[in-house]
Amino acid sequence: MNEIFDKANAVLAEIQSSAPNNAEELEQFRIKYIGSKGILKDLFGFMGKLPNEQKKEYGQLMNTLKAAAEAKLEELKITFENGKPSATEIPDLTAPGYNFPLGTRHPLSIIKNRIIEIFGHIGFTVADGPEIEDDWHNFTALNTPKDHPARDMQDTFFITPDKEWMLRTQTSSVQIRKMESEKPPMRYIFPGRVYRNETISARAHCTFHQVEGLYIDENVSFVDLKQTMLYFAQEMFGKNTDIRFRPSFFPFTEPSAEMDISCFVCGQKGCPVCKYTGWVEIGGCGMVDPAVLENCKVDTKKYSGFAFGMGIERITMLKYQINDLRLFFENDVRFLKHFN
Ligand code: 2NM
Repeated sequence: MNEIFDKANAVLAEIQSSAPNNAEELEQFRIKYIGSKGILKDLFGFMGKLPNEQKKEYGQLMNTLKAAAEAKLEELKITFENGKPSATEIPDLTAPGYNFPLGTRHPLSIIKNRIIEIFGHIGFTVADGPEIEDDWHNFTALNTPKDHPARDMQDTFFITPDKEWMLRTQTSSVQIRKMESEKPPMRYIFPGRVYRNETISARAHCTFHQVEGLYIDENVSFVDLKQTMLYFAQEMFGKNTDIRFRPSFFPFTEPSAEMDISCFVCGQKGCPVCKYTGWVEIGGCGMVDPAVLENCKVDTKKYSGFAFGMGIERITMLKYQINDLRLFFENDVRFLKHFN
């Protein structure tokens, strides 16, 4: 039965290499391959004659053929409709430009921009840094020395065998760079891509996006942190949103807290989004550990600060009620078109 596969593969190559020059040739192409008496119809007909164990493979091959023919048809149809000259035609220099469909903003970008806008209103500006980091900026300066167990939770992709260079696991490394190079007071947010050594699933990916924030000045206290987070939550999720802090641990903050918002989907009546608890987690935060400030030569007698971090994917999923992280990375335009 291999001849049938050979034949189908040959037709696939033919489809891929064929280059209709104008609308008329394109119509011939359509009739020849996907018309009601076309070659693909014939080839599909062989399906019934194949032994069961070959049917799946053949079906997949045929779907590839069909998709290839349809894609070519679609693409060239647009080209010819827009008046692209064929190789032999003299171009009409007065013709309007080619149309091409405008893309839409990716939902992660929409939410990232919204976060930047919200924090912008209270004086935070955006700072950026490298995605390849050294041990000092990604771990050690953040109070996570080489033997610290918190490193296990942030396994990443190392660039060099001595593990001195790696893909950053958090944008906090940029905070270190800022504190090293500038004097307080400072008020920044740090949106960016980060990396973890994770198996891809509906809830985890080896790359995702974070926004972290840092505020350092004289007399900064937990009150400022709480009020900033409340302001953010209400701007992002609605004026009736409430927040809650749960004690937690991060190596770089002390005290540390996990931050929840009241469930805006059910108004805390209980629903699948909040798993019937009335609260959903949106990030972590805390007062920057003086050891971190000292690592960056910030005068801890004069200055204190808070920091926070949240996942952009997580917030986007909550906001738009998207239940599978993978949709963000597949670039399916049918998904992306929902977010105008
Ligand atoms: C988080 C949670 C809590 C954080 C701390 C710092 C720094 F550099 F100031 F020490 N940057 N980011 C931080 C604190 C990040 O993300 C979940």
